[in-house]
Amino acid sequence: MIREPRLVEVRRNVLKHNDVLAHELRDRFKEAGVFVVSLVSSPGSGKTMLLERTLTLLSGNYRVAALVGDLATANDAARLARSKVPVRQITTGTTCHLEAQMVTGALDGWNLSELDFLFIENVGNLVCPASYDLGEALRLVILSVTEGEDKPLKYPTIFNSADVAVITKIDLADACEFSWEAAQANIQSVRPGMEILRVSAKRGDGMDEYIAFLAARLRDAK
Ligand SMILES: Nc1nc2c(ncn2[C@@H]2O[C@H](COP(=O)(O)OP(=O)(O)O)[C@@H](O)[C@H]2O)c(=O)[nH]1
Ligand SMILES: [Mg+2]
Repeated sequence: MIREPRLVEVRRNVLKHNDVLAHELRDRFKEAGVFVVSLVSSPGSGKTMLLERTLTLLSGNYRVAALVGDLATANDAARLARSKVPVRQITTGTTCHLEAQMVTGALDGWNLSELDFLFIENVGNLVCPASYDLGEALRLVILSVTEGEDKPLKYPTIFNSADVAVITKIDLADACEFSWEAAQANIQSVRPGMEILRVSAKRGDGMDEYIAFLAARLRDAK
């Protein structure tokens, strides 16, 4: 009998363990009535800026909080805290993605039933976060116009792990000669039927639609 390499075995066990914890988290979120949205993307695609605007805009009508993952700094939590909602940083050290157990740990002491929305910004990475379920109800994959339209083709797994694509920094689309048609075709080729939103968190374009979309998803989940 050929035995599988030990590394494969360990990785499979880690993922299985993560799935168990993610299922527990999902049950806990559902029971508490909190709608959990995660953001995945490459570094610098605009997750934190979009999230800061999102928290500010939603906090007028909803009870909102956020967790943010980063390898080394708490800078993003400091930026998000400007929105005045509860924010916690998860510093992962050398781990290139968030895991369900990190989310569980970061929630310690929070009463989830006092929240409508909980957002989770993952570590910037288009590869590893795809494999780790965090118990979220909605996963947004962010693609900024500055990255090029080919990213869905190069990183199909992260697009497949997400529910909706958000194209960010659309204020820079012309300068980057970004092709909507190519981006749309590439997203649809890896994930047929995937909903695509377009925003500029900086200038505000598309933000009303994006906030309305989140509110509708929350209503649907209730
Ligand atoms: N022009 C423009 N720049 C943006 C926009 N969103 C983010 N940025 C800039 O992109 C850079 C990375 O943004 P950040 O939110 O830190 O990305 P993250 O690494 O994905 O969290 C920063 O310099 C932001 O100011 C946008 O909508 N338009
Ligand atoms: Mg960030």
